[in-house]
Amino acid sequence: MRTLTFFLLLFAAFQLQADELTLQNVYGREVTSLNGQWSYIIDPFNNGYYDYRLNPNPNGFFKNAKAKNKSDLVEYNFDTADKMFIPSDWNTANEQLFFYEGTVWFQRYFNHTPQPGKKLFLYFGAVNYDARVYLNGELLGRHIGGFTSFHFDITDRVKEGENFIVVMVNNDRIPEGVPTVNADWWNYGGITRDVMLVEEPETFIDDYLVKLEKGRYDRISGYVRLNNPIEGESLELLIPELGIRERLTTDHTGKAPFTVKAKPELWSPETPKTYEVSLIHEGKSLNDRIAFRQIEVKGKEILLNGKPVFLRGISIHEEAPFRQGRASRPEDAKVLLGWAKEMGCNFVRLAHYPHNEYMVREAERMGLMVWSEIPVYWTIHWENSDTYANAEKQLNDMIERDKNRGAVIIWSIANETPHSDARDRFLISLVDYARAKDNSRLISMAMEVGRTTNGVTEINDLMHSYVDIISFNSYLGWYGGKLEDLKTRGWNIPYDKPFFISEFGAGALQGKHGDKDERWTEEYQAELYDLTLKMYDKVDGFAGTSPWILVDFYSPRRQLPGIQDFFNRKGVISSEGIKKKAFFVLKDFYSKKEKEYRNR
Ligand code: GCB
Repeated sequence: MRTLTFFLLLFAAFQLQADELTLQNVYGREVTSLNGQWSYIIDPFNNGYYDYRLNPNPNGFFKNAKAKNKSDLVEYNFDTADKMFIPSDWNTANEQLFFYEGTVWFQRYFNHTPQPGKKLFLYFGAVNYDARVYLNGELLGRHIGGFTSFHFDITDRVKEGENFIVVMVNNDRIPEGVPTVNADWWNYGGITRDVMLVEEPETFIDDYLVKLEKGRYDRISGYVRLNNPIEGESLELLIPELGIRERLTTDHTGKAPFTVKAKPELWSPETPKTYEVSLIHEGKSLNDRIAFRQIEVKGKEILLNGKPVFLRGISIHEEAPFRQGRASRPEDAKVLLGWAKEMGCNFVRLAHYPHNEYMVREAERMGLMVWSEIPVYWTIHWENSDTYANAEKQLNDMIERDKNRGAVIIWSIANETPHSDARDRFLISLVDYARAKDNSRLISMAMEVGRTTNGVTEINDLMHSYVDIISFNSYLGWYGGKLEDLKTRGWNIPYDKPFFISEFGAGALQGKHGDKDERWTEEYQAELYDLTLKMYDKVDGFAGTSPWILVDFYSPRRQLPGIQDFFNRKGVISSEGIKKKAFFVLKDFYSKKEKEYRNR
């Protein structure tokens, strides 16, 4: 019997995935926030999930049990457990958990009065890494991947009055994971983004796409889709500022494709124009703001709205300014992106995983083009089909969430991956997948540099023919070579495509000064920036860069006492928000580039 229960539970755990249905523009819907204080139990031995024979325990912590009388034995209690503010990461929310990787259980109550004819969804912006979600003691499903949103339809399971949610979160690093065991950022665990209840009518608009038709400036096209495959439903598309009011009718899949004539003002970093768009079904309106633009590559140039553009970028981790930990709030996005703007950026590389939705929407509002990436990073298990499926799902979910954000111009499928046939196959499949889903953006990945012969470094990666932009990371003058080499190094990039330096950089402790050749000083970092920018500026096809990185960030790999103290110090801004000299070197370079491109 016990074995049977075990297999049934195992089966349930692997079968019940989060809903596949899209909830496009979740913040534009009727939502109730479930952010706030949640109870939590730290469970290093997964004691709340397995019994003492390591079989899944049908009376695990998800039951939220209480002792019924004074002789009853229950060895946990969420009601008297400590509380943590959600969203957050446990590593910085509780200083005892700074280095903790493992399982933590979260629980909270909510009241609900079911409305006839309404559906209710439980939505999570992200949970790192493996989440099992329970409602009133029953498993809703499981989600794997720390940076993508997911939700469950709980209409038939929610009760009148008090309900409770339990989430078992595990952030153990696993070799077959995406990312895998080895990375250069903090493995922040927890419910790291907003949690919400989303209420919708029985039939509602779950998904849509509104964009400028590829290659044209006079046609807007896309689709509006209902959650139910009902034919003949009437929908409306409104873009008041363009005088658009279109009646649409769904086909048998519940989808209504459309094409309308319009010449919208184009979105660009200089004029980040967006239009109010309303999609209406049975009098209920779903509103969004849409940016219209074209992005393409021609020879060695990137063209935004048909004009050459230089990507004046910076790489950013999703780490909170001033307080460290995972960034999750709209204010975090404003500060981080505000710094990028101040430096003269028109572009940000959101590394190394999809960032929260506030970041992308705020970037669009401020006029910053976006590179968005999945955590296919370093030594992924290329031969493992589950790993591939996981990566593809994350790519899918990243594209799905942000496909209406015109500011996103590049989907990146990987970072610094070692050459092998299996790796090539894996990455080519990801490129194919992204292209089939979305033809209105560019695809890239951060490659590594090849061999150096007689002072010339070559880029030699089979993936060159699959991506639109040749992007690579190079730490010449920091991990290899000397600062002096930056004055003479030549580059052989034998492809008729633009090239982009997705990373370069040097560690500097803010406030540490010395000679230009003294490691960890602001002077060394500034000199490296100056020489690197001059070096690439001489190479044909240089189309932009996103140096590493905007702000110092926590990483377990960075151990040097008194200098690093678990911070990767390559930020041009310190963790306290103080700008280092390199910030201004980059700012000057970007101001020069901005002038150079203004009238091209
Ligand atoms: C890289 C990685 C980035 C690291 C950085 C570094 O190449 O892409 O994730 O943090 O180097 O500082 O070494």
